[in-house]
Amino acid sequence: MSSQIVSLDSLTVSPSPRRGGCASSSCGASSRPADIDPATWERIKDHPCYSEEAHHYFARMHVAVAPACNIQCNYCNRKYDCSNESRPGVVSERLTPEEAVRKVVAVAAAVPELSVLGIAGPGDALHDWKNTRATFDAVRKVVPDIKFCLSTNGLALPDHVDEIAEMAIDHVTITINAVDPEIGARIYPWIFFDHKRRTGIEAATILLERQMRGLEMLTARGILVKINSVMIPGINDDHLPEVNRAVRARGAFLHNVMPLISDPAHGTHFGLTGQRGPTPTELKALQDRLDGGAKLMRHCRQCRADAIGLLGEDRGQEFNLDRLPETVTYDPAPRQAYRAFVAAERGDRGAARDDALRRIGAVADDVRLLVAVATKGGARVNEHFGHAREFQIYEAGSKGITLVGHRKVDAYCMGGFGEDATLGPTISALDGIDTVLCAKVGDCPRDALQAAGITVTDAHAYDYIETAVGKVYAERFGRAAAVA
Ligand code: CLF
Ligand code: SF4
Repeated sequence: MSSQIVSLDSLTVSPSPRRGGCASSSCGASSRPADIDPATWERIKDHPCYSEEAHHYFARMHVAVAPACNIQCNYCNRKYDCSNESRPGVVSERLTPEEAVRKVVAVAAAVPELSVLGIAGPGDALHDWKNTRATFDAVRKVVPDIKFCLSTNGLALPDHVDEIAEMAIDHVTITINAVDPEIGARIYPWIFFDHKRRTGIEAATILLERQMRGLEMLTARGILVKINSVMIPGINDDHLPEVNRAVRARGAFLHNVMPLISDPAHGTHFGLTGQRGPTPTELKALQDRLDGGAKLMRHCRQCRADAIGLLGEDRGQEFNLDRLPETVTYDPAPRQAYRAFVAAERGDRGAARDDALRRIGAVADDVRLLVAVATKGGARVNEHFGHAREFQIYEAGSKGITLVGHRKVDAYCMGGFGEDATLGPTISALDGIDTVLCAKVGDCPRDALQAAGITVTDAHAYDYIETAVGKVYAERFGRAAAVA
């Protein structure tokens, strides 16, 4: 594997990259969000899921060492990955703890952006605690500078909190879809608890009680807890504000509301019985309703239990066991160099963001604009329209410039040619978007989007995202003098 540093220059592919931007210590601008205290920021600033800002720079990897599960969710088919932290439909490579360590070292050598090792199934990380613990213990000895993160349905959580704290696992996700057992019983047909299979309201009552107890125990020990909730229209969508209040009251750090993925082809109960998932507009409306409660995560990509890379990309196939060298040696230098590079880049971007917010502030009225951005990392507009497999969605308005979600699409450009058949679905996926920002776009897709009322432009190629969004907003609504 190459141990070459993946610099932000290579991410931006800028014709005139801004090299040597002012270091964060010297420019006065901070990348720390105003609502996060400095001590907490130190704990999350390299975690791509716990910090939206970090997800532009840092990567996570999952190792699929925990195949078994102690509950059944109606959105899960055991043939596939855990839907709580993964996209169903693709089977993971199952690993032993020894194989997992080999893989982590190989990825750490090749992906300097790597900062977090997560165990998210494909079953439940705590039900398979022996494997989970053995993996973390072994990785710690070889790669000491990686954060540990785990995800669980919460049933076994109260039994493991003390060990989790002793092992300095600082980030734990619990999937909580309901706090009312009547609603829970419509989501969980059974659990296996205390040597017995339990069903209906009894099962949901036990599960929900243990999830809440586990959450309280974790936050009492200062561990950062994220709550994932699957939004299931007609079942728990109206109930999720209550979940948000309950987890906030118990000290949850983040609440991540994810859309149900329901496809009959996945063979899940919900998929086979016609339960639909929410539209992007319904999801955003619910998230907007939750604003002001527990802090929301809006950049989740529902990644696989063996995902590797920046959120939104999955390099897992590059690191299948049969492609790894027999012996791999850990070298921390490229990852340390990358972190230093990011620190400088963040200072530069913080100044650019402050400037963009001033542009937005120059607009008197509270008008909102939804902008879709093609990016491949580094917080810049740096992906061609035709290569984009997702667009990050930013909302600009009186609250500033905020990432509010993403929309997945099929790449338009295949092997150098535009694939017109993908344009219709892409335009549908961009419903409600005013402007698309990208590094390059051809006339054909530009005209097709224009006909659908969506402006697409490469005029802000390689700018920081906030800079570009701020300019578009000011051009649309502000005074001409506000636009540099
Ligand atoms: Fe993995 Fe989960 Fe840790 Fe992140 S994922 S265990 S907190 S390192 Fe992240 Fe993936 Fe969303 Fe999960 S984007 S599915 S929130
Ligand atoms: Fe499936 Fe995960 Fe639910 Fe277990 S917790 S049933 S693996 S979605």
